[in-house]
Amino acid sequence: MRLSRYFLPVLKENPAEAQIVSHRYMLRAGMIKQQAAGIYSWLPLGYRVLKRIEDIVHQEQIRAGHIPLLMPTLQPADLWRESGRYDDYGQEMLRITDRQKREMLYGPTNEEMITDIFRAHVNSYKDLPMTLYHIQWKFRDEMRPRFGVMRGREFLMKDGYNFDIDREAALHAYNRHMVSYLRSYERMGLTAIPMRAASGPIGGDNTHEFLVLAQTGESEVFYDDRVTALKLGQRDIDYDDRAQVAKVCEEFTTLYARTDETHDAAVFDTIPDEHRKVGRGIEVGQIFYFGTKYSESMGALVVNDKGERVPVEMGSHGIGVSRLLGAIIEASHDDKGIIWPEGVTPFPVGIVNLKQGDSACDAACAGLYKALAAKGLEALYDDRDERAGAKFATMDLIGLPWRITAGPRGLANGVVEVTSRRSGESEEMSVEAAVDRIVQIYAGR
Ligand code: 5CA
Repeated sequence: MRLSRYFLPVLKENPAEAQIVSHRYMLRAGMIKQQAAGIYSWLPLGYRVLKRIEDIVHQEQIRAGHIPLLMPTLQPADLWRESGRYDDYGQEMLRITDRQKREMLYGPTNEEMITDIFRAHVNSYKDLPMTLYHIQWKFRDEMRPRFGVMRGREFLMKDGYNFDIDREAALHAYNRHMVSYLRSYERMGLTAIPMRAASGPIGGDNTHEFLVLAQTGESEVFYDDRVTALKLGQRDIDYDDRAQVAKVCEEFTTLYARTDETHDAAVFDTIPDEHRKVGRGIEVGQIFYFGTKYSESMGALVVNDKGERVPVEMGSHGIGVSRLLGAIIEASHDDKGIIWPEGVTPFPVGIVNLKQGDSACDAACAGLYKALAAKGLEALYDDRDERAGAKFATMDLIGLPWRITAGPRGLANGVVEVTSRRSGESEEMSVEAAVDRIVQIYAGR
């Protein structure tokens, strides 16, 4: 993409309404525009990151054996009357009446609808296990929408629902979700710690939230800091292997890590002083096992291997897709702007032409752009007639992890400069070597 042809409405001034750094940078970098309290348009740069995050979530869900589908944003109120949640949900639910005077709602989550789909088509244990998920917009009329996409009213969520014949199989599904979530967050450059939590309006007795540590987080968290060093890495996971998956979950949930809802001071005090930490965190996902709560009330029954009709065992599992943009920025920025991890960056690399109109500079940049594209990497090429300082400031603000700078002086010696946004370090090399370097960084992603 050539910047001169792109739509990147960068703001020079700090927007007054933004209280936290991620919100400030998302507005300044022209990623989002507020349309009403807690409701945003996703401008091209923000939309690209949102899509990258969605892609990672899809890939890791499919790897875990889960099946994508798509349910609507609007739902009939009657479905929610069956589960008893229509009245329970209160003012957070946006209720709508259509022209036939039918009561509808903008879905805050989809347990009822997925149970309705399941009961219409599945009757036998032979069709299980089954996990269905979608990535769809949700609406919750939050009392205090704030911090930009972090606590929106309209927000994008991945929500998945497992259907299993018994408790053991459902707990395996719970564990599968935990591991696939850990892998997803790591690919986004995040450390998200599973913490024992409370279930709230979703219900159930077994639930973990995934928290990214950040001063600006809304949840108070209590943890043994050795938990922050755990990494899933590249290890090979067989999602059908119950013992292996359970062992990974045990590894990540044995050290103390809880939100204030489940905090137990007596247990916390047994952690050695130097590891005992209190902090704040951003909740980027939550998994729930709730058994037969919805299948019983909504009549989602399956025949088991003894020929009995039993309510199916379920759980639901969510990732805050749009919130993740805020969480990633909170975790990865400096005073010049965002620093995108390679896994989610809107463009893999930026090209800065220091002297637009100079034939050597223009040719080198065009060559770089083309060579990268031939390797499947779409660079953002700043080809505007602007001062070098302004070009660097824009690149730093929008946070592409790598920058290639081409100027007349370097080119006279046959070199361009490759700069890491994170370390600030630059290295001079030939155009070909610069392309190879970037290709190598993104190989396998
Ligand atoms: N049905 C379950 C799991 S599918 C559910 O709704 N879980 S949830 O309420 O915990 O939401 C899942 C994730 O969505 C949360 O962990 C959070 O990351 C994100 N989320 C929830 N509310 C908001 C909001 N108002 N704005 C942005 N993201 C939100």
